[in-house]
Amino acid sequence: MKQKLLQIEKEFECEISKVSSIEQLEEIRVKYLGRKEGLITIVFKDLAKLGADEKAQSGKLINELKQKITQAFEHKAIQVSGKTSAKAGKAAIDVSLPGIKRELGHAHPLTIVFDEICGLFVEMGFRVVEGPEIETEYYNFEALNIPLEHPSREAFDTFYLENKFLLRSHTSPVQVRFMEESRPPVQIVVPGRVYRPDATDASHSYMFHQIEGLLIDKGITFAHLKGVLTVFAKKLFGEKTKMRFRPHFFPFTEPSAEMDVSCIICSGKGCSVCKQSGWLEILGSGMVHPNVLKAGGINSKVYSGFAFGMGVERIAMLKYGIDDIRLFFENDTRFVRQFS
Ligand code: 2NL
Repeated sequence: MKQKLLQIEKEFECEISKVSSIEQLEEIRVKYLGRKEGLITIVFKDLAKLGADEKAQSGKLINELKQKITQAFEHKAIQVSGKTSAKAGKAAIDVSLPGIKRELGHAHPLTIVFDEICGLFVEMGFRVVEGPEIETEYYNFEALNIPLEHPSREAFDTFYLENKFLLRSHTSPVQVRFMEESRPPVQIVVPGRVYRPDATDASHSYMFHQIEGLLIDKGITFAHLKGVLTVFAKKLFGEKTKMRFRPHFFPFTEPSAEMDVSCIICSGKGCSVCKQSGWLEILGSGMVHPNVLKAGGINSKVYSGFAFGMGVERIAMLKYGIDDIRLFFENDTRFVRQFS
């Protein structure tokens, strides 16, 4: 065994002295230190055939030789690769190869639209306020002048939790809470998730996002509502955008109106997106109902205000030409990636 080891050592010294490339070095590493068929591995296996005394002695010699070979190998690796680290010999770095591409994360299309809309209102002096998604019947309905017999109070229109708690069906409760806690003037926008038990299809989701706004001060009129919402729509959809207000009914505002913008696809000529009408409905609005001001602790004889609400998915779908609301929530990166 001793003889054999001396022979291996000699051969190794001879071979390693001739090495001049990483490839040759790797060949030698496999020949001597290879895990399966390396010469060191083989002699270790041969140990099993020896008697106890010789086994101990030879084992020690093999370990010494292995150490020698490993050191010589690492030393040579540094020389050959011209690097200062022994690791360099095992996996030389080819600096001409392209780097590893790391995918960068980015905002979800809804987040982009949220930020843009809130940003426009912030420029006009509004503050962004958020609040709870779990609400009471009082804040979601009563305080907003939605009476008990109103259809949206029925269970199928709202997700009820235990003890009459519910998932808010609009972000208006946050505005009521804000009115309670502060004094006019009030000028806020409230973005957030809302829930309605609608059957899911291309334009309905049981969870969607809303931005509502509220402005209250002395002497606020419908002209202020039109002015603020016109500036908003022109900034969001372009200066050439036209607006129209259609009378509508909401329990929490009186009078109420829906706002349409000239179709952003066909500029009002008529197309499939605006169903040939030339107009797209983008939000609901109105003068805050005196009962709602009262619920917020505000004297409706002194103060007046306007409010509005819009669905963020709807606006994002119009803006980006998305035809199915479900795409927002499926977490398919092939979809999300398109809006970076
Ligand atoms: C829509 C319509 C609207 C409001 C929301 C509101 C909130 C308070 C008082 C009065 Cl605290 N009104 N919010 C007013 C009019 C319309 O939303 O179609 N949303 C998607």
